[in-house]
Amino acid sequence: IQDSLRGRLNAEQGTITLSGLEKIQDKLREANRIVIVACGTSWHAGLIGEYLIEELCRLNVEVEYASEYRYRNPIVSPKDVILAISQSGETADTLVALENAKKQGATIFGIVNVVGSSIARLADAGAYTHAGPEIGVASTKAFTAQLAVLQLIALKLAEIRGTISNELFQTLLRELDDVPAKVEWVLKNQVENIKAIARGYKDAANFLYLGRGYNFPIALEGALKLKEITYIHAEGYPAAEMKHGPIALVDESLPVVFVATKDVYHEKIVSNIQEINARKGKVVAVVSEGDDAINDMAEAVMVVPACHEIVAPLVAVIPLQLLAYYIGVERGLDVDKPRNLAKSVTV
Ligand code: F1P
Repeated sequence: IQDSLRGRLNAEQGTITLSGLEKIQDKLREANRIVIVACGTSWHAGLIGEYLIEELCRLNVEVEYASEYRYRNPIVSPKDVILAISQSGETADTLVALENAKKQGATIFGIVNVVGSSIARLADAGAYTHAGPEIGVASTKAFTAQLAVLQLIALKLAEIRGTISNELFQTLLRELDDVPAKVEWVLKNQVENIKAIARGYKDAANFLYLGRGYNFPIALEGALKLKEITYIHAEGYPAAEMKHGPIALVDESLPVVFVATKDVYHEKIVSNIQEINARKGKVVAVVSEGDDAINDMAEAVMVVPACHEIVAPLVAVIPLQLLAYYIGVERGLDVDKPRNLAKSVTV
């Protein structure tokens, strides 16, 4: 992580490098805002990017679905820096949205997995995610790699802008260094548990996914993975938004998946779980290791190692990806090639 941030790595090593940021540093200095443009899973990474950059760098960020941005008439100026996020680098909606923005003078920074892809070539600068080829159609490891790049960009920008304390900076560096071991821990210790949970819920007709703060986009991503791989209808919502509508859906047939890792919202998430319990919904929760507060309130828990809340999405998403995967397997589906989905949506 330190080497990535300090530019001590080169792209040939297949690792994340931030030298692209230096290429556009004048534009970044003048930028009024950053606009993140992406589709699907990459859009969810973008939403976390917004939370990160606004919190750590105190810079205005907007997140746009490329599939809307390309057709509406957005305000774009030469002072805009656009972060384009795409696994394939070929998604037509994202590509056209970027071409339009570029014509209006915006600077494009690509966060792309496939080297030499159309979006990578169109961008003025960028950082490759280097997650390796995605074997399945649904994006998984590319998502975690996108989050890693966004974390590094936010840290670098925060350092340049002087908006982060040295203590938090050092804490986040350490936390990022620990992520691979924590992901391995989940893969080693939770797979059998998640398989059993998948067997129990494979016939549900609908799912609701809820989270707060950095875990809200993870709830969206958990729901999208389930839709893509299992064809079960799922919705992701901010947990605090539940009372504004989705709560009407809750009954004894509805599994509600909470992304409830230990963070500043923990008490509030616990009271959201109580609200689901009171309506007899079935609670499944992603919880931090050592946090027993939710065990008695949930039908099932998936445990992840404790993390700083800013880094938590990188780890919290893993059980949700596995849950979708094993429910798909239980339903006898080809999880690598979901119906109606293409690896790159080029139309
Ligand atoms: C965007 C995306 C993926 C999704 C599926 C369809 O792709 O929505 O997130 O899993 O493959 O396309 P990309 O621009 O990140 O390649």
